[in-house]
Formats: sequence, C-alpha cells, structure tokens
Amino acid sequence: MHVDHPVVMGILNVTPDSFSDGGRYTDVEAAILHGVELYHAGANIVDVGGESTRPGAERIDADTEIERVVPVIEGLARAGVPLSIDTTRAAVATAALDAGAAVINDVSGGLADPGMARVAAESGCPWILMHWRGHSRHMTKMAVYDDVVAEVRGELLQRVGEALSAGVDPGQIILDPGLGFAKNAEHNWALSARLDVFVDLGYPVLFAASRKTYLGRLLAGPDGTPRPVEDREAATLATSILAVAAGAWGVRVHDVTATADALAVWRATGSPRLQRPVTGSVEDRVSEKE
Ligand code: PMM
Repeated sequence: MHVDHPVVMGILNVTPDSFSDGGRYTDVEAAILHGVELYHAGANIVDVGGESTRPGAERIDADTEIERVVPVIEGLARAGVPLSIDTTRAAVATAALDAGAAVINDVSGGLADPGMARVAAESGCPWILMHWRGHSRHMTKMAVYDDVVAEVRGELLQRVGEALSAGVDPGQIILDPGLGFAKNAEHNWALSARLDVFVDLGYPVLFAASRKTYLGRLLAGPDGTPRPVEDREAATLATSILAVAAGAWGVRVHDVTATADALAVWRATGSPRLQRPVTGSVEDRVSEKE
C-alpha cells in the first residue's frame, strides 16, 4: 500500500465507550457512512476499532470485537476505503484482514497476543507497533519512568526485535510512542518534544494525540476543569503539525477535515526545508529597522 506522507489516519471507533466518539458509530450503517466521510475528507487510512482502550476500560471478548468490526470493514472495503484494524488480538486482526483491512494497528506492539507477530509475518501487511505496558484497566499505575524517552525507545526496540525474529519484514513496521498509554501528561509532553529520537530509529512514526486527556488538562479552565473532549481540536491540530514538522510519518486523528487543512498550510510553507538558522537577536532586528 503506497500513501503520500504525511499520512492522515481517520479514527472510527465502533465501541459504545471510547472517550471521544464512543457510542456514536455502533450502528453498522452509521459507522460505514462516517468511514466514507473520513475518506472523502482526506483520510489516507480509516482506523476501525472495536475495543475501547481508554484508561480503566474493561475488556470485551474476541467474538464481540469481531462482530463489531467485520461488517464495518466489509462495507468500507467495498466502498474502496483503505483500512487499518485497531486491535491487540491475532484472531481479530485475521478476521479484519480477511474482510478487507490492509494494516494492523496494535496498541500493544505485539505484547498482548503472542499470535500477532505470526499474523503480521504471514500477511506481510504494515504493522503499527505502539509502546504499551499493559491493558487499560491497569495502565495508569504503570506510568513510572526515570527517563521516559529512553525507556519508551528501548521498549519499542525490543518489540521491533521480537517482530523481526518472528519473520516480520522491517519494511512492514511503523512505530508509535503511545501517548496516554501508561503515560501521564508530563510523559506525553516529553515524548512529543523528542519525537526526533523515534524518527531517527529509521521506521515510520505515527503520532496519535487527538483529543487526548492531557490536552484537556493543558487547557483546563480557571477552576481546574479539563477542557471538554469536543473543544480540544485546535490543540490537536497544533500537536499534529509539530509532529509532522519533527518528521512523523502520519497522524491519527478524529477531525480529518481540519487536519487536512492544517497539513495543506504546512505543505505550502515547504517546511521544514525552508527553515534557516536565526541570526541576531530580535532587539538587533528592531534597531536595524530604526
Ligand atoms: N490511541 C487510542 C486507540 N488506538 N492506536 C495507536 N496506534 N496509537 C494511539 O495512541 C491510539 C491507538 C485511544 O484513543 P481513541 O479512543 O481516540 O481511539
């Protein structure tokens, strides 16, 4: 599958309880319609997920997950929409690939299900390996690091090593630092600031901050109430542009229309090639003008 960089991955959660769009697209027809809308708005890939990964979420069984995602994937594949399957389970990935998905988006980076590496190796499809330390129910207490950037990098490289020894081709691998997964706001900001460390590993990097809790906290009102999910879009766009400017291969977002506009601006500036070092202080420039 070839797509232009940067890739826009549109989020389609067919779950009753995801934090942003949960409950909106549980109806198959409505979900297909929304997936087609995301594609026409500029998504290069639509990411279909049937299990919520919000902090504290309870797990569902594999059959329920398959029942949620397969009819939606079949409908969208028929409409010609390129698809990824957001799952940590090999059985769900297999069913989704059979139904027409082209990419595995595994938030556990292969850790949750030892069968996932074989599915990826046998299918040869792109495999997004996200940094993860445990299922959502337990992940908050796993957010402990001395040096979050170094540790996430090291743990991701371990996942890459395991994938390669299972026969996955390096060309299949996409990395994701996993914002919000066993990470608090401070960890997310540290990772966002050093995306170059992940880009330098040589694999495409996916950045997925869209509407996440740490943006809500950053934009909290004077009484400390986090900004509601639906009012985090401007902040999301800022994170997306910073990520692609730092070399990210793609962004995973809810609002594809707004993201496509922001990326058009980024492309029009020719960034980052037009950047040049700043010489002299602002004061010097002002006095030059006088
Ligand atoms: N986050 C969520 C779900 N899937 N996949 C990847 N690769 N990276 C992420 O950070 C990620 C993901 C949770 O957010 P959602 O409820 O908006 O889907």
